[in-house]
Amino acid sequence: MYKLLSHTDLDGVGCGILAKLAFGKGVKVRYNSVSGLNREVEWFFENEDRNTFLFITDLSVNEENEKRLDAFYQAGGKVQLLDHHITSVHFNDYEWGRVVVEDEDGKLTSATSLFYEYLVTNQLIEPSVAVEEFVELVRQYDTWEWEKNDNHQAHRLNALFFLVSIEEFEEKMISRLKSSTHFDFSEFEEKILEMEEHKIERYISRKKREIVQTKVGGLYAGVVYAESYHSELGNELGKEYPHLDYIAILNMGGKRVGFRTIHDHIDVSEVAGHFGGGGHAKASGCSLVEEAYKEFVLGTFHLESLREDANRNRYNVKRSLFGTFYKNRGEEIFLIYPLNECDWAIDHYKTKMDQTFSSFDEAETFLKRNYEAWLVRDDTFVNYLMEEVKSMRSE
Ligand SMILES: [Mn+2]
Repeated sequence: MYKLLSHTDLDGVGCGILAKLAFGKGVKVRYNSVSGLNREVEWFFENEDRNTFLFITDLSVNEENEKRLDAFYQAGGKVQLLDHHITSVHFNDYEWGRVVVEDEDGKLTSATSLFYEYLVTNQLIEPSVAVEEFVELVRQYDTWEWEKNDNHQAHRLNALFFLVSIEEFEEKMISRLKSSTHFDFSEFEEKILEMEEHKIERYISRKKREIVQTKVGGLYAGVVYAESYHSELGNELGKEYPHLDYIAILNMGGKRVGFRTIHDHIDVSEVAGHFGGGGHAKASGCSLVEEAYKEFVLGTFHLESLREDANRNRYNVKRSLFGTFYKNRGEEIFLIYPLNECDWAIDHYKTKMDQTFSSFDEAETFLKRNYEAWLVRDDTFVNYLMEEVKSMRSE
């Protein structure tokens, strides 16, 4: 008998689907949140037959259970932990642990891809093209590589995962993977997924107008409340506001905070670690513990949201050699312009600020971090120029 304890997201459930394909009725699968896993492991030791082979995928256990699992293994018990989170690499010290973040070819891994490799290597599953395609979609979604590769199938697979219950998703995928030569969506699914994509777009554009900016532990964070679509939100908000180091997504009902960043110089698993959480460099999370509540909720509730940059301008555009015009909530006006071949400067009203910058982006980041200014629309820009001309005439 086998037992698989895995995560509740697409990558975690991908492991469950593979386990059921491999072992059929011979495996019991339970999906857990990060915090729920430890209770589940304790339950295993109290109630499960000692001959049951235990798999733990996409998650890792606390120190206490780490010791229990090792004692179980040393006494002849069968256990295998497979994970790809950087915060779990110390499980590689055990014979029963295998944590790989990046494979030999430099490709990011996922729990589903590691578990598939394990099952194939140990001849526990029949390799198939459809299953391989499914595993690769899950991997690309989980590592966010789909975006770089423009692989919308991967994104759609995750959207489908959230549209139905876990049980229904498992059932659909298992029967499809058993019977088809390639992994595909049905026509009906395609239609629903298209509608879902539009719904997500509208949700994200609303959140772009709700985000507030704060500084926590020396880093600039964008804070937003959202119950769903965390990965999409983190990515879209990160791109809309690149001057922010990371995005903190508050799920008040679940009492959790998710952290996302699009920047390579930021490691949000460290940010989450500060509040007792963990995860990846680009995506992490923690419980809404008191300190996190104070920083992200109490500290920001009174703040007004950021304003998006105007995005349909023809004249007031970024990196313009004539200068780019910004405003903030206090109606202060700013102009970013090239000072000479290599430096950029900012005028605050009409006075040049002391700092100079080696690029437009650096100047804009400074402006947005310190003044929460936004690129104004062409008509505001033109009005300003007209007023300038008028005042020059009357002088
Ligand atoms: Mn994963």
